[in-house]
Amino acid sequence: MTSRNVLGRPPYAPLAGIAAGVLGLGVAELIAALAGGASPLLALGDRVIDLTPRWLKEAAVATFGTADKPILLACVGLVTLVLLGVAGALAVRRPALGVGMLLLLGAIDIAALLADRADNGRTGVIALVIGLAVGITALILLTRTLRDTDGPATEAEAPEGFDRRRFLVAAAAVTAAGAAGGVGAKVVTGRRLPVTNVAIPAAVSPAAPLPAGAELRIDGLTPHLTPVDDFYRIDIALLTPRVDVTDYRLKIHGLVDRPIELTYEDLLAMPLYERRVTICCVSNEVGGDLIGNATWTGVRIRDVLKRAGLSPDADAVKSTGADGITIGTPLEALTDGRDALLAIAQDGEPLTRDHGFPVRMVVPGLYGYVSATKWLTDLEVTRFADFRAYWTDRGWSAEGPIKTESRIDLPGEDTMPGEVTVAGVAWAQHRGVSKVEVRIDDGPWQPATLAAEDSIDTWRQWTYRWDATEGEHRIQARAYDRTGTPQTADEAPPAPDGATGYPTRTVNVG
Ligand SMILES: Nc1nc2c(c(=O)[nH]1)N[C@H]1C(S)=C(S)[C@@H](COP(=O)(O)O)O[C@H]1N2
Ligand SMILES: [Mo]
Repeated sequence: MTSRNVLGRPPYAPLAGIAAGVLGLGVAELIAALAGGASPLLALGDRVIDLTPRWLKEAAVATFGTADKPILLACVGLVTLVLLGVAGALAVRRPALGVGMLLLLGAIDIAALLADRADNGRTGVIALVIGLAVGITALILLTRTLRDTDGPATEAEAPEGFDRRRFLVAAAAVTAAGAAGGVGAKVVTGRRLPVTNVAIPAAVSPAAPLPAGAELRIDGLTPHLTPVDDFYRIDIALLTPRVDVTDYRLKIHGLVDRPIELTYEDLLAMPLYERRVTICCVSNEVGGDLIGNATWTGVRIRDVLKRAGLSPDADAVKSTGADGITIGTPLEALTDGRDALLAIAQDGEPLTRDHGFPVRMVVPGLYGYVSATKWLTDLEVTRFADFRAYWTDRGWSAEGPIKTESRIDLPGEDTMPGEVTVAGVAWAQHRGVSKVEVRIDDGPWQPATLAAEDSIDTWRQWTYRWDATEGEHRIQARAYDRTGTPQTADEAPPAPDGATGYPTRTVNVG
């Protein structure tokens, strides 16, 4: 060996340790995500936050502001990488030492996972053990090529016959596989899995069975019920709040006889109502898809307010989410008998984090920005004159009843001449849809066929048979609510209180 070789050689052994560790962690993260367990890496980060002394936390927040958590995670990641590098260096000398190092790191993470009560740590532990086995195997295989058959090498010297290219390709592939697992885990958890395995008790008032004919089952038509995975998501949260059910508290205060605090358990112990409600974003453009229909299970908001006792002066409830948003809702909509819920489940499963775990509001008839508070932590009974909610402060109306609207889903932009199915959905939550009409090329309005009505709080599918002739045609639709009022033709943008106008589809027939 020349000295240039010794000094100039990349540190293969640490590289092998890092590659093996990244693979193991990636595998563990992916399995944990798929099985609904806690993330081994985040559990470690949380544990470090827990153990950080207060003065250091405050100094970190003062120095880094809201970036304190990403920076902490980066530090945890960096330390882990260094230790993995050490594991690689040890493994080249004696495999047992490297393996021992990985086992030690694994044991620390297992302790962190078991301390993570809210986040299903046990499943995380199983995922970590599998990841650990994969990581150890990779470490042994990768460092084997670095070891002399005649005796141990150092991390700076590779044995004769060592194929540098092959080793680097293998290490890169292993690292990439681990990274892919990590990214996959992020995608999976970001979208679906509940934070914890809470069991939702049976509702005292289950949803009525879906009426026959409420679901038309037409290919390409929006299904009556929106699967959680396809449910639109709108919020101001950059990092989806992670709310721990074990110390969850909902405060109800303000203009009440007695302020109260409810735990998650308290809510589960109250009578649960299960209802299908279509919620909609005020930002939804005409023809847009920021709307979805789900089965929500939860406690009636009026039952909770009754426990606190309402003052006659109040006309609003200001709710707060764990992301810091404030939302103002007319008290009347929460007490007039409609099924305004503190929802804990969507489609029978605990809310997903994206959709507000553990508790969110769902109020039939109101746009989400004035009613659908996710990660709900606080209900203040108050008066509209006395506060401004987050979006009201940014120019949106203080009150936001959902406007009667319709959407055309079918046909697409191109279709064949002859009989064509025109179909879509229409909504006028809490008033109900009584009629939908369709017109072609500004011709007379023709009645569409409505699906059976599920309830006045849900949208309604509709369909229309069109005898299409060749050429370009314009299809429009309009819905009527149960008061007999048609949706307005006036075109308005979403701000400040919801878009209006007829949905229009231009179709090439030929
Ligand atoms: N905490 C919190 N709740 C929130 C929001 C938010 O930004 N933060 N956005 C609201 C808006 S504008 C809408 S349209 C609905 C969307 O609910 P979803 O993401 O479950 O579809 O949530 C509402 N609740
Ligand atoms: Mo919204």
